[in-house]
Amino acid sequence: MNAVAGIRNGDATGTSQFDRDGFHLIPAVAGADDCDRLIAELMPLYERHSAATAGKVGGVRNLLRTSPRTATFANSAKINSLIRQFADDLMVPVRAIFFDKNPDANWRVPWHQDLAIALSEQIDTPGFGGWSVKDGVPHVHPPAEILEGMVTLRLHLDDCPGHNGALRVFPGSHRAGKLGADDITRWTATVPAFICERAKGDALLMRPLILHASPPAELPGHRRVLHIEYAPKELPNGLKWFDFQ
Ligand SMILES: O=C(O)CCC(=O)C(=O)O
Repeated sequence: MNAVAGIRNGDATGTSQFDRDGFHLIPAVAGADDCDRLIAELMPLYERHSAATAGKVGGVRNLLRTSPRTATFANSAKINSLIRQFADDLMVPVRAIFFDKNPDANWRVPWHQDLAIALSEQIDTPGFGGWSVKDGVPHVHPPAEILEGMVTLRLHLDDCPGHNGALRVFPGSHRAGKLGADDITRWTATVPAFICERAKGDALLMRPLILHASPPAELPGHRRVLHIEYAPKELPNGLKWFDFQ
């Protein structure tokens, strides 16, 4: 993988750097105790999901409904004011997923953009395509403008140095719209990736359209991340977010 650690992510002054690069590193968004309380609630959900799936599971979805601590964190004044600094519109949390890489599920994620959103029901709408159902919830690929208005916060619940399956991103790739396979090949061949090394309690803020990937952990223990997507409340044509109605 074409990746380097330690490039400076701008001067960490916030929105203009976020607009340019499509990601921003924010230290100490949650304390170790807060992370541990989230872990204590999320691990049983993850283990139950793994047992029901009888396979290697990367994560658990729909946590704004099933994990009260996730919903409280996602809606807290602190996190809302943080998100507000990086977004033009009033944003609400619309989807939360818990990811873990561990010795039983030490997965690789190929380069991709996050193109799907979770909605309450399928209403066929121009510009919205590729409907699917994930864990019982309708998902769709909206037009790029909707994804461009969204912000994802990834809270790290474990230390995540580069070798612990840290996320890699291509700075600026979120500004290229939805990318095809050839575009992705071009990015991977020509641009150095940034390795998002994070400590427990740190966050990574990113645009869903940024090209990202992650390798397996080299010495898998845990690499737990709470991924929360924020978006403006309103969608066209009567469409409603699954987790905000
Ligand atoms: O947590 C990761 O390493 C990547 C997860 C991800 O990007 C995804 O599942 O879309």
